[in-house]
Amino acid sequence: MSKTVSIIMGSQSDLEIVQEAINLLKELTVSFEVRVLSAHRTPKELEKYVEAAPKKGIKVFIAAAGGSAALAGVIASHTTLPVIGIPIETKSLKGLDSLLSTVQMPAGIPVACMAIGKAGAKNAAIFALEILGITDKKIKSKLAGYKKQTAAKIKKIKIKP
Ligand code: RP5
Repeated sequence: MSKTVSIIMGSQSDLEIVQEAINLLKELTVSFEVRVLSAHRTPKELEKYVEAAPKKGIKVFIAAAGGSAALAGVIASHTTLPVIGIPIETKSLKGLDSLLSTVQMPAGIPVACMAIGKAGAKNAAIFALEILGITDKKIKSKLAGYKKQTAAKIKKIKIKP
């Protein structure tokens, strides 16, 4: 089965956060592949990988990076596929650096930037599935089920005042 979602992270140190996206894609049994490739440390390898990805069946990229986070933007510069960015929380600036570098893209090269950290990683997976769900009925229905479950968990909560 070809992989439809590509998850790229700038460093192995991003994995703990990215795991949230991986878990969600696994839970909804959607095919994906994961790579560690850096906009700054392995720019040539990143470009080569992004350009080859559509031929393998990749339809959407998720990119996680922290600090001076060029990763999502650089991926977007090499593809017409949608790119979803996860800003990784950093020690020095709590991820504000990653957020601004991911979201403040110049006109013409969009990145769909999620929230900083784990919430952003989970939402990146959901957003990728929402994109794929436009043309894939199975994914659309899996997502609908997931959203129902999320709502059911909230509805079950009873607060004793
Ligand atoms: C970014 O630099 C990575 O995405 C990571 O969030 C950050 C720090 O990387 P390491 O020094 O931990 O490898 O490119």
